[in-house]
Amino acid sequence: MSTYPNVKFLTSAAAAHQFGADTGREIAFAGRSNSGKSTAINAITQRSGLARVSRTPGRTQLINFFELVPARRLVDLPGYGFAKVPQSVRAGWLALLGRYFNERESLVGLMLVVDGRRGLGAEDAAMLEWVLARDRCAHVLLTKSDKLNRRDAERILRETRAACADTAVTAQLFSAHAKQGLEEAREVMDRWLAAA
Ligand SMILES: Nc1nc2c(ncn2[C@@H]2O[C@H](COP(=O)(O)OP(=O)(O)OP(=O)(O)O)[C@@H](O)[C@H]2O)c(=O)[nH]1
Ligand SMILES: [Mg+2]
Repeated sequence: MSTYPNVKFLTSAAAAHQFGADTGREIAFAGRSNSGKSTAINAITQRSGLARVSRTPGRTQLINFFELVPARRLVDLPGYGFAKVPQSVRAGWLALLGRYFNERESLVGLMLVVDGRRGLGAEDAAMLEWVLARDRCAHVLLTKSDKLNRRDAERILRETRAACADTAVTAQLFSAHAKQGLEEAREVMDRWLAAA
């Protein structure tokens, strides 16, 4: 049985006026292009095909909103760091992301999706700072852990936690393919989404 049996796609936004009602609570998934954001959303909600998974990096160019239950949402943000995207397109995404993070009152937490083989990059660190400066929670999903041996997985987790040691940011290993860390991620999200 699905943890969120009534999860559904709400809307795609290419501009801030399309974000939809800013009420209740929502959690955003951000990270580099191809880090596994959409796959993580599908795994966590147990709904394959809910968020579209890319064959080519940079596929998710819109902000996609999903409803878990009324007034509780997940948001799939466009990935950053993909070199082949034209500068004009990149500037557009940045502006859209900026509007989202600056204006969205219902945003309670950020799931920062990081390829476990790469670890935290400069843009990831900037994203964390941005969110922490706005008093939101953040949790790092180190994805594709099925591609790492145990020693490397433990090392990257240790390094990530060390990099976040002065903050309230937490981190975990995650693999959609191996179904690792799904429950841990849901517990974090359920805590953030619980009524104030
Ligand atoms: N081995 C492995 N591959 C994964 C995992 N999660 C995602 N992938 C693969 O990584 C690629 C990118 O996944 P997406 O979920 O589309 O990544 P994204 O971050 O949403 O990418 P953009 O929307 O382009 O920013 C796909 O080929 C996935 O199959 C995982 O846990 N293990
Ligand atoms: Mg995506």
